[in-house]
Amino acid sequence: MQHITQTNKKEKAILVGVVLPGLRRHQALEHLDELALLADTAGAIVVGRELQEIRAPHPATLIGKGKVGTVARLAEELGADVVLFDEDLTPVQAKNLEKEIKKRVVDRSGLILDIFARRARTAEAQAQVALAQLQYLLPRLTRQWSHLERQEGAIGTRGPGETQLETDRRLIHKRIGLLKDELEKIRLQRDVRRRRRDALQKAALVGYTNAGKSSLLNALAGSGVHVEDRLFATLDATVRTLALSRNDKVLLIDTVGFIRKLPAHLVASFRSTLEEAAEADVLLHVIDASHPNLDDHVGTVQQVLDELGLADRPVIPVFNKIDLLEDGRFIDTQARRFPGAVFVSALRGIGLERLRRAIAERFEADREILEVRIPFTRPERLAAVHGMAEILEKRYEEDGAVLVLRASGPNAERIREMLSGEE
Ligand SMILES: Nc1nc2c(ncn2[C@@H]2O[C@H](COP(=O)(O)OP(=O)(O)OP(=O)(O)O)[C@@H](O)[C@H]2O)c(=O)[nH]1
Ligand SMILES: [Mg+2]
Repeated sequence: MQHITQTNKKEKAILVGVVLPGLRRHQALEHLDELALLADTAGAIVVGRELQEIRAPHPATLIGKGKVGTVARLAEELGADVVLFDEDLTPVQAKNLEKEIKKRVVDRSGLILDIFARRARTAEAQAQVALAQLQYLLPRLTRQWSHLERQEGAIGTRGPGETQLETDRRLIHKRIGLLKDELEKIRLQRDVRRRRRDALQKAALVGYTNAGKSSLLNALAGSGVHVEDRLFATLDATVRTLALSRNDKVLLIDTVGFIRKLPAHLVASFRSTLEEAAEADVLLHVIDASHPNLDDHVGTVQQVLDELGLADRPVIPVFNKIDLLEDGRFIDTQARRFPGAVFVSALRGIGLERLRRAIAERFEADREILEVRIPFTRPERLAAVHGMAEILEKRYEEDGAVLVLRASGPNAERIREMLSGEE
């Protein structure tokens, strides 16, 4: 796959953004700031920025003809290696722009995919990214893409009259199929693991990239998850046990961050990672309180949650990085807008106790206490109950054990079902 930075030498990048009707200029500038962060994360140095107000995207080049010339000159002058567009380009636009500007042109999805590709560590994340990249590549496949590996499709396998392009396409389809099989296998393994820890209720940290989700996981669960002031530090769902009180534990799940205009292919292929979040009883929506574009971020996260079918899951808004706040009224204002919000600093350890309590209260609400009797002749049921509930009390009677349990609603239901079977 093509990388933005192909050598150790940092590549110089020019950023290009557009202001479409309905977008304010300051918002567009902040979007360019975000693109600069993405470029930095991809290992490039930003040497120039261009913004153009347009009424509608130009079908051939997105930006106007004059602006294309300006960008080309700027790229030449500054010795840029690559031009990064903050929008997605159609295959035709990308091709035209590359021809006019005479530099590599990468669009927003291409850039995000590139970052995911370099950051993927586990086999699953790597397969997910590769899948998304191939799907992104497919419609962009033209004769130029002749650098693709094609040993497999070389001599003998090519049908009469079949062009290189068709061979490449066929090869990509085949790889997509293989990756999907591989991901399905990983998913099944994960399902097994997940079922084993089903006793505990789950809370998932979700939110915009760089909001501090992993930092919060570390602060709350005392774990050493990778944290970085870069975008997309986390690509895998990490699960930790979180002690809410002495005998009350839940699982806390860290997830991949969201971003404005997250490529659809990525959302689709990361769906299985996000399934961990989908199983959560509560979502902790982590918001960077110090970010000027906070409202945009919240909107984006809500939109992605919606796409994932999680819009009606209970959410606790968690404003993080309050140590950076300068405006004394911020907390009051946001508390009014987001009832039930908790304000914390993962870095300084502020508000963590309150957050623990908020999570505990949330879970308390949908837990049940039940008393069950398990005959000595059915020890396997005792083991099963151990896996599904917290045991508050245990006493032995003549024919078996009597347990007082606390379990989530669904688990209480499962336990009752299991025990109502004939003895
Ligand atoms: N000042 C301040 N910085 C914080 C706080 N919490 C996290 N950070 C910093 O914010 C940056 C991002 O933190 P992460 O925990 O990696 O954020 P994330 O949400 O997991 O990011 P992705 O995994 O990339 O989506 C790091 O540089 C952290 O040190 C905080 O409470 N205050
Ligand atoms: Mg993270």
